[in-house]
Amino acid sequence: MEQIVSSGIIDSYFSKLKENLSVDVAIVGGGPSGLIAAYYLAKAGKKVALYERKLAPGGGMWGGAMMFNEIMVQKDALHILDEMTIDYKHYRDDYYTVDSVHASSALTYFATKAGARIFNCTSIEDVVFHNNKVSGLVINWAPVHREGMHVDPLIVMARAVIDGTGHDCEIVHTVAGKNDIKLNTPSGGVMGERSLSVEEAERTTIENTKEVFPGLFVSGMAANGTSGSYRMGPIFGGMLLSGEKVARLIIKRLSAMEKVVETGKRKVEV
Ligand code: 48F
Repeated sequence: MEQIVSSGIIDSYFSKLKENLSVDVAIVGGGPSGLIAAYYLAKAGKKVALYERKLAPGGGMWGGAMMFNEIMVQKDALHILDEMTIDYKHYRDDYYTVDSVHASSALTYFATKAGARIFNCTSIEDVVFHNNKVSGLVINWAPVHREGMHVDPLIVMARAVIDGTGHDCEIVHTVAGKNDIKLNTPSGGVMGERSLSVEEAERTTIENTKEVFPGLFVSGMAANGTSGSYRMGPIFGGMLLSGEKVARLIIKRLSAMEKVVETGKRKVEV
């Protein structure tokens, strides 16, 4: 019995890890924007792996505001909550409140149910950089980083990578800092987050959700941090819509790449 328990877990985990050494989309960060992107991409039939360094995905959503476990969502994003059967209450005008524990667990459930694989306790420390394109991730156990241990990582190849790491936009910082490149931002570099301005931040989160370098997309607060826009606090419509948008952009990009390969018009790396 003891042996069955251990070998079952080891066999099942390692087959999951091996099956995901090459994916369509690798997502860094299990915050709301990353989880929503994972859901829509997996639902569209893409092979998706999401890496989260903490034990539980959900990012900054669990704690609501100052640990009051409620978040605010605008009317524009209700279709996403409806699709995931997430409950909400009308507060006033176009604003709705949602229990943040209910929402965080629902996003995780629906992303995995749609087929996305979530690897928790896993930190991304670098990317694979091939032919001037981000082509994968360099992964390691989160405790290895926390303990400061000198342990070499493993590698996962991906046709597209999403930086959904939130306020720190860690992946964009790493790519820009190491490779002497220009990003698709107004300055060509990582511009950094500005102070809080709710309305503007919510709008620009969606505008700034884009491919910032070949193969590298940004979502959620990482999108605003990369392009120098504002933070917004505990309102989450922009995060949900950003996740939906980045999934749409990547689906379009991957199908364009597939068409080019099919027609053989141009040689591209896929
Ligand atoms: O910050 P986070 O929740 O990302 P988001 O989708 O949402 C932002 C909101 O929560 C909130 C806000 C509200 O409107 O402003 O802040 O932009 O989640 C980011 C996740 O990425 C993980 C981190 O632990 C968190 O759960 N993460 C960050 N860097 C890495 C990482 C890394 N290098 N490797 C793996 N996970």
